[in-house]
Amino acid sequence: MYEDMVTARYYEERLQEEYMEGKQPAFDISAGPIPGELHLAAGHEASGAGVCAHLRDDDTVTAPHRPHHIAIAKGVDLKRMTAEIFGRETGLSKGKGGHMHLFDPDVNFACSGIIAQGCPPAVGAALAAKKRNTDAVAVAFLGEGAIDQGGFLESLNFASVQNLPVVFVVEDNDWAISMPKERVTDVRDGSKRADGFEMHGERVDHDDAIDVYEAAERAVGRARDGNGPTLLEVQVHRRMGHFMGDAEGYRPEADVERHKARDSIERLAEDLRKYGVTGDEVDEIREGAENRVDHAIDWAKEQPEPDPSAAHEDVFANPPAGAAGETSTTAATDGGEE
Ligand SMILES: Cc1ncc(C[n+]2csc(CCOP(=O)(O)OP(=O)(O)O)c2C)c(N)n1
Ligand SMILES: [Mg+2]
Repeated sequence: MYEDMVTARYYEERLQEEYMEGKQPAFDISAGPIPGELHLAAGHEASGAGVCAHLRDDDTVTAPHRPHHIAIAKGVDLKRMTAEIFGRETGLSKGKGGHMHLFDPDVNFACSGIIAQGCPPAVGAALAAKKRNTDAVAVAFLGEGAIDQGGFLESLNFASVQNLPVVFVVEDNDWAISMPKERVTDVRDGSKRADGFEMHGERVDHDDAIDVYEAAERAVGRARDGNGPTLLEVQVHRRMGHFMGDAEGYRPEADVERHKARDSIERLAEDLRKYGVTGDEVDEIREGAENRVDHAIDWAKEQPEPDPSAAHEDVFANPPAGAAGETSTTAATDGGEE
């Protein structure tokens, strides 16, 4: 978990430097080696690492617009993910998706910029696992700002009534862009929404990685053992603006300081020392993670840019031979390569 967490933190520090190149003095979002928005997850690492520590490659994870720490913990290919973020041809989606649209079928990972969007597909993956009689599970991560979305509540209902092996993980960082949590809900403990669906709910009130790990062990174990879904909320910390370039004029300085004061990575390093891991070993893990990140970024920057003529490729998919959708409009009328 420590390795995943330091990898994610350092990865985002490096992305920040790369991202700002060419974007100043007036913030130009399309300039520089990483065009478009960039949402960083510094302060969220304990949730990605603590939950994904219980997952296998055949378990499905869907993540929201702030996905890096989750993708790293799920084992998404770091080099191809970085190439995707830099818009390169060898990226996970051939450079067309960018940082909010990372898909790695090898480890069953997907994310989306549409908030709560990952919930229905995770429920679908859980239904598929159940129908196939496997013990695979699915986990949907989302922010606390997304828990009034219909797609989330419908997913809770369907998962509960079908007793599906799915875990919903709400990362509560107190903010949805510039909207503080208390202005949109009177329910401080989001996991209570599970009660309305007769589902198990649990909140971890702080982001100590080991506590998240233990709560996730219960939730993932429940799903894997056929005992149904869980709604798990984890208090995390938004150490950065909503996106890179966010001046955060709406956010009191004291709140920024409060969120920065708790660093789950430093706390886990202390715990490791208490458990007998030496300082040298901790440093070694961190240095190894930093080397891996530097290597992935160097590699990605050497990759070719996609040919503009490829822009319309992979927009549609032909259904596999024998599938019910064979007569779909695309296949029937186009006859093209899509
Ligand atoms: C369906 C939908 N509505 C609105 C948006 C715009 N939007 C992007 S992020 C965001 C807030 C997300 O807050 P939260 O879910 O708490 O996640 P956080 O950014 O705090 O990690 C909104 C409203 C969107 N992407 N999708
Ligand atoms: Mg939030």
